[in-house]
Parts: sequence; C-alpha cells; structure tokens
Amino acid sequence: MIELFTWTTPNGEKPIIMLEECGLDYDLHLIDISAGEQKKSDFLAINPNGKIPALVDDGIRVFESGAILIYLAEKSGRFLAPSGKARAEALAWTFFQAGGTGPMLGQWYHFEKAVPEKIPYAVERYREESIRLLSVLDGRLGDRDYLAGEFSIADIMNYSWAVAGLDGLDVRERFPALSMWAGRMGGREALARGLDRLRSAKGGLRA
Ligand SMILES: N[C@@H](CCC(=O)N[C@@H](CS)C(=O)NCC(=O)O)C(=O)O
Repeated sequence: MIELFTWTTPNGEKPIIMLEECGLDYDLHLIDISAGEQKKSDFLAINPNGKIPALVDDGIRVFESGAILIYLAEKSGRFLAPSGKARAEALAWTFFQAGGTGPMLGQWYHFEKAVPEKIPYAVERYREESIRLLSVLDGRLGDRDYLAGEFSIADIMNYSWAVAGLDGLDVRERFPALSMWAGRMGGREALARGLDRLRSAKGGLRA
C-alpha cells in the first residue's frame, strides 16, 4: 500500500490529486507542519529535508512533489508520456513549477503576509517575479487546454500554486487563459475528491 505523508498546502495537495487521478489506493498520514511534525525523526527518515510531501511505497521512499508525481506516473503508466515531445514538455512545465512559481510565490507570501516587519524591496521583488511567472503560464495556455497538450503531471504540479497566485495576488482578470485552465482543472472529479479527502482529514484532526 502507498503511504502518503502530507498537509494542506499547495505542495502537499499535488500527490493526493495525482493518486486520485490515477485511481491508486493509498493511506493518508497528515504531518502537521504548523506543529513541527515535519522535523521529527520518524518523518526525517522519509525526507531528510524535513518538508512535506513524501511518500513510501513498498520500501521506496520518495520526497519532492515533482519526484513523487513522476514516480506515480511511471508506476501507473498515466499522465506522463514514456518519451518524445509530450514527455519533454510535461517535464519542462513540471520543473518550471518546482523552480519558479513554488519558491517565488512562497517567498512573496512570506514577505507580504507572514512576517510582522515589512521589507518593501522583498515584497516588491517576489510579487513582481510571481506575477511574471503567472504571465508565462497564461501565455502558454492561450492556445491549448493543458500545459503539455494532453492533461499531464505538469497540470497537477502547477494547479494549487497557480490558484494561490491568482487569488492571493488578485490577478484573475489579468490572466484569463490561466483562470480558465484553473476552472477546467477544478472541475475534474478526481482532483476535487483528493482535495476533499485531504481537507476533511485535517478538519477531523482539528475538530
Ligand atoms: N520543493 C519541495 C517543497 C516542499 C515544501 O516547501 N513544503 C512545505 C509545505 S508547502 C513545508 O513542508 N514546509 C515546512 C518547513 O519548511 O518546515 C516540494 O515540491 O516538495
């Protein structure tokens, strides 16, 4: 059985969406990052970097959301072409997220929302770079339904961060193609089922 260790954050949502899209069975374990559970020794044995998400499957330990999506794509044979242009494009947009919108929007949120002391240079730098990255996604989606043509891990990788950026930076009107894609993604049953399961599990924990 696949064991998923995660929390209700944009990075934490990606693997549960993928598991539901692939129709794979899994046990869900919540790692409460607000309580520091990601730094405890049991979890560090799975991800020495002390961050969610992580996954264990039959003794195989995988961390980094992009690596988890690739692992699950290869296990299920779904949402990542085995070779050629479709695979190259899906991987390019997957790594675009891991190195771009994830860190930049994360820093923007930190400097604008999380810290008591506001540093205008930092807020501006990460806000502008995040908006620029969202504009790249918007441009890409101007003439196609999904980032790599067919629905793929690239869409799952980008979804939660794109929604966080569109809403957090209030740029839905500025990026209509990205907003329409987000709506198309949000309408997928498996995606909604994954997010519901994750959020209900957290709700149950806090109740
Ligand atoms: N590049 C990593 C980022 C993982 C990450 O930043 N996880 C955050 C939650 S979204 C976390 O665990 N934060 C807690 C901490 O840094 O202690 C991935 O894509 O999996």
